[in-house]
Amino acid sequence: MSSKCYTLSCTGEDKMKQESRLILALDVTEEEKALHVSRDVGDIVDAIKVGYPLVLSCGLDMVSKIAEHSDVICDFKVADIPNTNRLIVENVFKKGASGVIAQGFVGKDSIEACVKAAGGKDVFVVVEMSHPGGAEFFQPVTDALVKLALEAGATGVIAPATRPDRVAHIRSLAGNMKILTPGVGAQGGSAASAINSGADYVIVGRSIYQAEDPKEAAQAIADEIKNSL
Ligand code: 3DU
Repeated sequence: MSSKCYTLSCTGEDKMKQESRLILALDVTEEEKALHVSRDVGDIVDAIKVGYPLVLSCGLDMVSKIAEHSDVICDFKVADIPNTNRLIVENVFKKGASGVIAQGFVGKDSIEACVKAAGGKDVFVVVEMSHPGGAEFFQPVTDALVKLALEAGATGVIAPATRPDRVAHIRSLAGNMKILTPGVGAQGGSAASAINSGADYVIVGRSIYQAEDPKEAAQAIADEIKNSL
């Protein structure tokens, strides 16, 4: 695990810190680039989100390697029966992840299995996706997914920064849960409007890791967030 002071040791709770409110989505496919960017932005972001592009290219051990620089959220959009969800989530946390992202449409028992397997660490449930197609099937059931996430004991939900009005609506239903919002930058959303609409964090990928200077790009978004609070 990380040699740095992140969640449990810093706050007394096993939850993600909330400082810059910026999460890097590290969808790169080369180990060297992944570690280089992680080293560069690890002190700026609150967490680094990894998903299939990185672990299918470089292996699940990337979770442990990146955890040397930041908390790691595994965006595997876990969507299976409770027993399989449990097995996936146990594996992810064994590798040193601090959080995992799951799909709620598989039902409350499947999310409860994730929350139980996480043992106090973070579980985030997707309630509406940020791409245009994300409105098609999610929007009619978003409210129910937020309720399910609350009742299952999830830490938070994933909501679309591309639709600030929807973030505000989800905020009104989400109680104490955290709201994480992808869709900033390359997908057209703005960090300030997501935060102003009630998001606790923004998730940014390409605008950081494809920038000529990822550290400078991350700092600029962190500053935008800070100025919007
Ligand atoms: O568009 P970007 O490059 O900033 O990356 C956004 C990340 O967030 C990416 O990893 C994607 O898989 C994830 N994500 C969404 O973009 C939208 C969602 O609704 C959920 C996750």
